[in-house]
Parts: sequence; C-alpha cells; structure tokens
Amino acid sequence: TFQPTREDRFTFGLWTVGWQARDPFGDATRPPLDPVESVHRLAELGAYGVTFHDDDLLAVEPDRDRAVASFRKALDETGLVVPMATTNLFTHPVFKDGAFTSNDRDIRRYAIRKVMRNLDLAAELGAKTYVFWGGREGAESDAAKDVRAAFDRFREAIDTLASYVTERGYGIRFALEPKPNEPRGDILLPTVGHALAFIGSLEHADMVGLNPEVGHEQMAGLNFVHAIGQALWHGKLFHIDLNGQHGNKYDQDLVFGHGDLKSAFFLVDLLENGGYDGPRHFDYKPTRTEDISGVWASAEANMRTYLILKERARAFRADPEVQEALAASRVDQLSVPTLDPGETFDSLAADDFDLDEAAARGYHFERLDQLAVEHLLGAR
Ligand code: 3MF
Ligand code: MG
Ligand code: MG
Ligand code: MG
Repeated sequence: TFQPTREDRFTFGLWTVGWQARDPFGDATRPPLDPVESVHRLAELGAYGVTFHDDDLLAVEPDRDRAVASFRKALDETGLVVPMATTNLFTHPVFKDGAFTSNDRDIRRYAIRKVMRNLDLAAELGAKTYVFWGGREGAESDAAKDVRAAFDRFREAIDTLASYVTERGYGIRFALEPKPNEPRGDILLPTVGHALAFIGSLEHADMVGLNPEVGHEQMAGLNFVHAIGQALWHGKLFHIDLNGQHGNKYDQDLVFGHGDLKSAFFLVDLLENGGYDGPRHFDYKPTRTEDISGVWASAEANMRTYLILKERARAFRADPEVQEALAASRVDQLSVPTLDPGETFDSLAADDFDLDEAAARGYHFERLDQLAVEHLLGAR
C-alpha cells in the first residue's frame, strides 16, 4: 500500500535528488549524482518522469551531446518521461543581476538564446510545459532597478520565446514560477497573484500559466491552497512544485508534507478533486544531513506522503458525518448564484430578511475543521 505507480504521475527535478547540499555557509556534503543514476533510481521507486534545467544534465559529463545521449538512453531503458523542462538563469555569475531583466542588454540577449537552445531539446524529449522561475530577476536596492522597465523587458522575453515556440510548432506551454525572495532580496513576480496580473499583459497570454511552489507562497505567509484555488479558477494551473515549508523563513524545500502538514492535506484534496490533471512534481531538497541513502529515502517519502494524504482526503470526503457537517456549514450554498436569473436591481433592492436572525446563525466551521484534523491524523 502507498506504493507509487506510473499512473500517479509523480515527477522529480534532476536538481532535487541531485542537490549536493551547498548552502550559503557550507560546502557540499554529497558528491555529484549522475543523472543516469537518478533516472534509474526514480524509475525503481515508481516515479513517472523527470524534469531538468539545461545545466542539470551536465552534472558529471561536461560535453552536452554526450550528456544528452546518455540521459536519453536512461529514459528509453526505464520508460520515464520528461513532461517539463526549464533553464538555469541563475547559477552562472553572468546572471548576478538577473537574466531577462538584467540591466545589461548583452546578458538579456544571451539569456533568451540560452532558453531557445534548451527549448529545442525540451521539444525533442516531448516536454509539454516549460517553466520560468525568475531566479535573479530582482534587486537588493530600489535605486538599482527601474521596475517598470524591468517588466517591459520581462514581457519582451516571454513574448519573444512564446513566438519562438509557436513558429517552431513545439506545442509547449509556459509556466511562470513566483517566489518572493532568495537568492535576491526581492524577486519580481513574488506571488501567484503578481504573476497572474503579469500574464494578462502578455501577447500570448493563452500559452502562459503558472508553476506555483508550496514553499514559495508560504515564505510570504500566504495560503497556498488559496493560491492554487485561484490559479485553477483562472485556468492557469499548468504545473506545480510540491514541497514542504515552515512559514516565513528561508526556502526550506522540505519533503512534501514535512512542513505545514494540514495545508498539504487540503492541497491534495484540492488537486485530486479540483480539476488539475498535470504531473505531481516534487521540487524539494534532501536535507544537508543526508547521505545518498537518505536522498532516496526522501524521494520515496514525497510520493508516500502524497498517496497517504490522497487516501486521507478520500476518506474525509466519503465520511457521512463530514458530508453532514459540510452541509451544516453551508459550504455547498456558495455555489448558488447570489442573484436570480434575470433579476432586476429593483427586486434586489426590495428584498428583505431578518438581519438579527441571520447575524446570529453559526457556521459550525470548528466542527468541520476538527473532522478534517481527525481524518488527517488517521483517527477516523
Ligand atoms: C527555486 C526553485 C527552482 C525552480 C526551477 C524551475 C531550482 O526556489 O524553486 O528550482 O523550481 O528553477 O522550475
Ligand atoms: Mg520550484
Ligand atoms: Mg522552494
Ligand atoms: Mg524552490
């Protein structure tokens, strides 16, 4: 039980299990991991696919052609797929002031070329989604960045790359990944809401959606389940980064569920019942304390936790007491339009009800919440 299969569509970034655990204060605690080994191990654990930054493929083999060839061979041998790819626009020192929004035009042009090259590979490998995390698109000083000009350039880059994909017929959609800060003091497109507003300004807005990450919204103290609810409502949940985070602190990238577990429960409930049909993608970092056996244990933990929460959410929805509590809380009544079809302003203005009686009605949310907690804890 809770054994992942391909049908669960769990995917992992090569950079997750491959993270060598360098942090701002310490050196790597693990050796580089061959992407070929990652593909084989993830397949054995029951994953469905892998995702990558262009540079992730070069972890142990600096020659791009050779690295791509051995990666492809591993995919063929295991049947793992590549549903998403992305670009590293943040590690090389050239990107120290960002990529698409660097103040340096030469660097902005290089960044677009770097994406074009990896888009060609992503298309060849069958990827359907291409993620853009604005790693260093941001600033530490408000004097250093003309934010309005930065958004002109950000839009120019995304519009240009969307045209490129269209012209080449790649059939790839873009997913923007918001993050509030780290590595820069402030990053452009800090939250799902900011990114949705930006998408509305794009020339190919229909091709562009979101790749929200659990920890990124939670770093800003925001409710990730609400963010996903709104992204789904806009039809913009193209992809998702699942992981764990304990509130407002550095980007922890814990195993899924190993942060705010209650939020993870409601997230799985929403993903399973809310119309998301993309991969369940883990973007986490095995903690710095782990050796390679701990890396594979943590990879497995992400999938098991998801499957356990899926089962808990199913049991929650199926419980007659929960159904009765949901009705008592009038949760279903929010789906009823507030006005009748064809209703006039006059009839709305003339409507009346007992204000004091309505104000006195309780919602019974505490009982409902406790039922959720008890299901989450396996007490029901
Ligand atoms: C950083 C991230 C990134 C993005 C990745 C593309 C390195 O906090 O979350 O991971 O997810 O660049 O998806
Ligand atoms: Mg991410
Ligand atoms: Mg993160
Ligand atoms: Mg992240």
